[in-house]
This record gives sequence, C-alpha cells and structure tokens, in this order.
Amino acid sequence: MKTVVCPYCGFGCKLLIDPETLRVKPYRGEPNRGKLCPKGLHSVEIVNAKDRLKRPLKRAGSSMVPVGWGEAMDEIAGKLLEIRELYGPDAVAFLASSKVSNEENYLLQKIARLFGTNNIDNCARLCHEASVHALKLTLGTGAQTNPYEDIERFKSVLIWGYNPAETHPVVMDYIRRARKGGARVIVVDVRETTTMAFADYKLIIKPGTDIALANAIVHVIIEEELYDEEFIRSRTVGFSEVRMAVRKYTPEYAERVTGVPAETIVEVARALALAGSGAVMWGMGLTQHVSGVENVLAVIDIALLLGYIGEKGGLYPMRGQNNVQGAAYMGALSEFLPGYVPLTDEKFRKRVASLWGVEDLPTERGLYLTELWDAIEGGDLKALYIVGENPAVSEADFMKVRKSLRKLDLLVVQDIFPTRTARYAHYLLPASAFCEKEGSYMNSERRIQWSERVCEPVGDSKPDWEILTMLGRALGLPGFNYTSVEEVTAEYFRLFPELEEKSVEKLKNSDGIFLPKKRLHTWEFATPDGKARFMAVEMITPWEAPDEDYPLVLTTVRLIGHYNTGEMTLRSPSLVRLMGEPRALINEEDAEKLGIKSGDWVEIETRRGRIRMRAEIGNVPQRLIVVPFHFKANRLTSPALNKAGTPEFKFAAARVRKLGNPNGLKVQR
Ligand SMILES: Nc1nc2c(c(=O)[nH]1)N[C@H]1C(S)=C(S)[C@@H](COP(=O)(O)OP(=O)(O)OC[C@H]3O[C@@H](n4cnc5c(=O)[nH]c(N)nc54)[C@H](O)[C@@H]3O)O[C@H]1N2
Ligand SMILES: Nc1nc2c(c(=O)[nH]1)N[C@H]1C(S)=C(S)[C@@H](COP(=O)(O)OP(=O)(O)OC[C@H]3O[C@@H](n4cnc5c(=O)[nH]c(N)nc54)[C@H](O)[C@@H]3O)O[C@H]1N2
Ligand code: SF4
Ligand SMILES: [Mo]
Repeated sequence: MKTVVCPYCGFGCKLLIDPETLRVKPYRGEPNRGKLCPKGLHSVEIVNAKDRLKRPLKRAGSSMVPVGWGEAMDEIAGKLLEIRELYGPDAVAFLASSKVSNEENYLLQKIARLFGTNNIDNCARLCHEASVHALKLTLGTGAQTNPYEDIERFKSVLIWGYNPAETHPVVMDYIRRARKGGARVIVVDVRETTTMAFADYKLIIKPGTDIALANAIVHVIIEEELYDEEFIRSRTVGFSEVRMAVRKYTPEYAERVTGVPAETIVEVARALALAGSGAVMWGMGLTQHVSGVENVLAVIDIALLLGYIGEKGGLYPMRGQNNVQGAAYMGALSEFLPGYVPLTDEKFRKRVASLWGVEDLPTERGLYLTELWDAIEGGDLKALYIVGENPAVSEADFMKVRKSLRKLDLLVVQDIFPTRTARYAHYLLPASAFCEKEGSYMNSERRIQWSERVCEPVGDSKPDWEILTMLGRALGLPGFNYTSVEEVTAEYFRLFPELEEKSVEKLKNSDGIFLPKKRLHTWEFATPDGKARFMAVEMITPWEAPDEDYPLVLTTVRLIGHYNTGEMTLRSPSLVRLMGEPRALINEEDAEKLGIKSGDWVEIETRRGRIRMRAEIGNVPQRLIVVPFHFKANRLTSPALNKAGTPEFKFAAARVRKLGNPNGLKVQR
C-alpha cells in the first residue's frame, strides 16, 4: 500500500492506495484516524479521466497542436525573456497552485523572484488571506495556532461562517468527540447548515453583520466581567480600546442589526466564557466580505478576551485546499517571502538570495491575483504563467477575467485537465496528477506530510516540479539542476531553522512534521513585544446594497461532493452520481411570491450577469438566495475587494425569476 495525501481539502487526510487495484482505504494514523469523506475515497477516479492532458500543446490559430517538451519550454522561456527585455520583469506574473506540493510551489516562487518580480500569488488570495492579515496584526503569525487533536479536549467550539460538515467532513469527528466530552458547540451562519445538526446554539445572522454579533458577545463578556483578567494583563495590549469600541454594541442593538435575539447573544457569551477553554474555527463566511480582515479581527478579540489561545484554546482558520498552507509557507504570495517573512526583512531576504546564488531579490510587493485583470486591461501585464488554478471560473465577475485573459501576449496553463481557463492558453502543459508523483504537502494544522507515488504519469505528462525545473533552466536561472524531488525538499528545509536538522527520510517515515511547531503562542506571541494585540473594529457594510431592482442577497457556498471550480469532482463519476443536479436554495415565502416551486428552473441575475439553475425551497431566511459556487456562480458575484485582496463572494444584490419554458434547459458549465 502507498500513502498519499488527499488531493482535495486542507484537512489533509492520508489515503492508502493499492498500486495494483488503485483501491483507496483511509490511513489509520494522524490526522484522519481511519476516516475519509467521499471525495478522498473516490479521488483516483479522476486520474484516468478520458480528457486528461497527455502531451504539451501549443496554439495554432483557433486550435491547439502537439509540440515537444523541449521546444515548448524553449519557446515559452524565449517569449518571457523578450517581454522582460521590452517591459521589465513586472510585465510577467506567475500563479502558483494550492493543489501542488511544497516543492513545486517553492520552485515557482523561486523562478518568479529570480526572474525579477514578486508577481507570484495563489488562490489563498480568494480564500483565507484576510485571516492571514488579521492574525499577523494580532498575534504576529498568520496560521492556525493549534493541532486538530486539541479540539477534542476543549470545552467549547465556536464555528463561524464555516460549514465543515460539507467542507472538511473529517474534522467533524473531532468536533463530535469534543461534544461527547461536554463541549458546547455554537455555529454562526446566515442559514441553517448541515453543521448545525451538531450544535447547541444555532445563530442565524443577516449576511455581512458578523462584526455586530462579535462585538456584542465581547460587550457581554466585559459587562459581566467574564474575561480572563490575568491573560489580558500579562499577554495582551489594546484591551481598553476594545472596551470603548464595543460600548454601543449592546445585545439589543446587535439584535436589530443581526436578527439574533438579544437573550441568545447573552446566553452564548456566557456559555463561551464559562466553558473555560475553546476552539474558535472560521471559514469563508467571514473572509469573503469587504470587511473580511475586520470580521476576523472581531472574532479573534473574543478568543483573546477569554485567553483561548495556546493551552486553553486555539484559533482555527480552517484552510481550504490540500496545500494552500504549504503554498504560503513556501512563499507563493506576492507580499511574503517563504515562512510569511515580509519582503522588507533585509536579513532574511539576503539569506534566501545567497542560497539561490544571487545578491538580492525584488522588494516591492507584487500584484495580487485579484489585481491581475486590471493590470492586463491597463497594458501593464503582458504574460501570465498559471500552474493549477482556474481563474476563468473561480474569480469574482469572471466575464471580466475572461475578457482580459484574451488580451495577454502569452498565457501558459499547466494543469492536469483542459480547464475553462485553458481555452485562452497559448501553451498547455500536461502535469502529472497527485498519485503519479511524490512530494510534501502541508495541511491546515501546519503538518508537513509526505505523499508517495502510486502509478506512472499518464501519457507524456510530467510532475510539476520537473516541468518547473525545465522552465528554470530554459530561463537561464541559477541552480535549476534538480534530478529528484528530494533535492528540492532538502533545499526548502534549509530556509527554516526548525527543519534544518531534520532529514527528508525522517519526514517520509513519520506522521508528519509540524512547522514551526505543534502549538503556537503558548508562552509568547510572535509580535515584537511578545504580546497579542486587541483590535477594535466597527461594522462595515457590504459593498452592494439590495434595492428595488435587485431585492435579494446572493451568497455562494460549497457542497460535500463538489469541489471548487468542478474541474476535478465533475470528472469523478461516483461523485457526480452522489450529488445529482445542483439547486439554488430559496426561502418559502419568497418562492411563493415569485410563483416558484421546488424543481422549477429559475434565472438568477445580478448587475454582472445571469445564470439559470433549478430552485429548491430550503431552510433559508427570507430575501437570501444560496447558490453553490462550483458551476457558474461567479458570473454573478461582486468584484469588490477587502484589504487582503479577497472579493466579496458572499454578498451580492440579486433578483430571481421563474423561467417560462424549461424544455431543453441544462445546467451551464
Ligand atoms: N466539499 C468541498 N469541500 C471543500 C471545498 C469545496 O469546494 N468542496 N473547498 C475547500 C476550500 S478551497 C475552502 S476555502 C473551504 C471553505 O470552507 P467553508 O468556509 O466552510 O465554505 P463555504 O461554504 O464557502 O462558506 C461557509 C459558510 O459561510 C456562510 N456565510 C455566507 N455569508 C456569511 C456571512 O455573512 N456571515 C457568516 N457568519 N456566514 C456566512 C455560508 O452560508 C456557508 O455555510 O472548503 C474546502 N473544502
Ligand atoms: N463564488 C465563489 N467563488 C469562489 C469561492 C467562493 O466561496 N464563492 N471560493 C474561492 C476560494 S476559497 C478558492 S480556494 C478558489 C479556488 O479556485 P481555483 O484554485 O482556481 O479552483 P480549483 O477548482 O481548485 O482549481 C485547481 C486547479 O488545479 C488543477 N490541478 C489539480 N491537481 C493538479 C496538479 O497536480 N498539478 C497541476 N498543475 N494542476 C492540478 C485542477 O485541475 C484545477 O484546474 O475559488 C474561489 N472562488
Ligand atoms: S476531508 Fe478533505 S482531506 Fe479528508 S478525504 Fe475529504 S476531501 Fe480529502
Ligand atoms: Mo479556498
């Protein structure tokens, strides 16, 4: 049996795959302890999908024609160098992938920076980057603080804007065990979710009002003196500012803003404080708003007030993709070097540069993923090299993205499938899939795990690290002589003091290595004075307000058997069968007013565009429409960005109408 990291979510289950039969069984050790969700279980189905990319292709007019690897890499490198010559290195951008290994992300950011630009980013920008910014501000580090195993021993679990029963199904086992041990489970969402089946308190709030609720909880805890005075005094600064700021957020005021009854707010604040310990977990319901950074700050304040960080608690910004945490640690972000080190940290930057055989590296932050499209429109960005990302579907207001992709002088797409984004590519490079290659991945709890190779790459596809090694060499960059993936692992180990002494062998023969360590901040925070910072925040309203023309609020969510832009899961017959047809959830009274019954085809429209889908009358509040993001939702979504560069995927003004003639309608892809 081979041990392989699941190619889907950031929980980071390990799969045991039989190389003969390709049958998948769950790994019995950490972190999944004998459990898998349907995606992990059926993951190998995609490997032999009929339309896997099997050889490099190059554009010839309106079609793509085969080209040899050597020729493709020489031509791509030649074009990139020509663009750099004419317009400078910042006319080129690289998109890394939260789907590929640490080694592969490490190599791509190394290429970008040696090429001369910090235009390197990944889908973390669309996801938890607001959490990274908020955590950096308050604690000094941008990641989950505690391992999953701690959840089981905490006496409260606060789950905010996060639906793990669909998105990280295996973490639910930890939450269930916590509940068995007496933990109170509190879930905050804008609608009744599957996760709420396990909740003691279900708080349904109006979309985008999270700060009012969090501030009111803080208000009650302060008012009733339920906070951890010793922790606040010895380990934090900024408490008095927060005390002032939350004065007006009485439970009654918060009830008017959020819709949650004042008594419930008081009860929840008491339950949280009296528990004595707690896990605070959150997801996209907080980050994908124009108030994303502030939303997360408001929720962190609750944990700081109760001392629920370190021994008595943990912050869990549960990471989305299987290697989004690794991509960040490897430096595939436009504002950070590896290890989230700022570009302005001269000592570290020079050390990385010298390891790579150059004097220095670029110091200006590069373009965010969400800023690329305007840069293309404005003529500043000429070439884009994408590894394992599908922005033509995953970006907000994707019609705009598709329009700019057409304008590029050079678009390279390196993927396992001919994706929607690949339609605009000048070169299409076939990558080997997760179990056709080996390497290391980092899950949400910052556990680095080794993934073994089970089968031969299909056709003429190559592991991403091999393709990137060829690219680095074709560009004439120093040090791209890797002949095995372990050489890259050993190189990135040298960047982290905690890994310097460790060997790749040790990583392979273990349940993983935590970077930098298992629990953060038990004694000291990573801020200059070692103290955590309370941050007072005020309500920020969503960018777009519903009005007469667009009276509903549209939010976009995930379903257990579909994954992100669907490129992978929609090629898995078992998952497609399991999930059936997608539906937009609508409130019963709204539906009645519009003459809509469950199963009717409807058109959902915003100021950006419209899509059609079947409707389902669901357990959602009035004036909210809930659409799965995996299909064409981003034809509709709002492109407004928060401070961390994340779009407001969770709030757009919308309208719905029943479609008259449903004959022949199909779900659009
Ligand atoms: N099955 C499956 N699993 C996945 C993925 C997948 O596509 N499919 N994707 C992975 C990725 S990349 C990520 S980032 C994670 C995301 O995991 P989650 O964060 O759990 O995913 P979402 O469903 O996008 O959003 C969570 C919840 O936010 C709620 N919400 C919307 N607006 C608001 C609001 O204003 N306030 C509050 N409090 N809640 C709100 C929604 O109703 C939804 O239930 O999942 C990962 N796991
Ligand atoms: N409306 C709406 N939009 C959203 C969100 C939302 O909640 N609502 N969520 C946002 C979030 S949190 C995220 S993370 C993004 C995700 O956005 P994307 O990252 O663009 O979406 P994925 O579908 O995960 O794309 C991953 C790609 O990697 C490819 N791939 C898989 N394995 C490999 C490999 O080994 N090598 C290579 N080279 N390629 C590989 C897959 O085929 C696929 O094309 O979407 C964002 N967009
Ligand atoms: S919970 Fe996540 S990591 Fe585990 S099997 Fe499911 S998709 Fe894979
Ligand atoms: Mo994500």
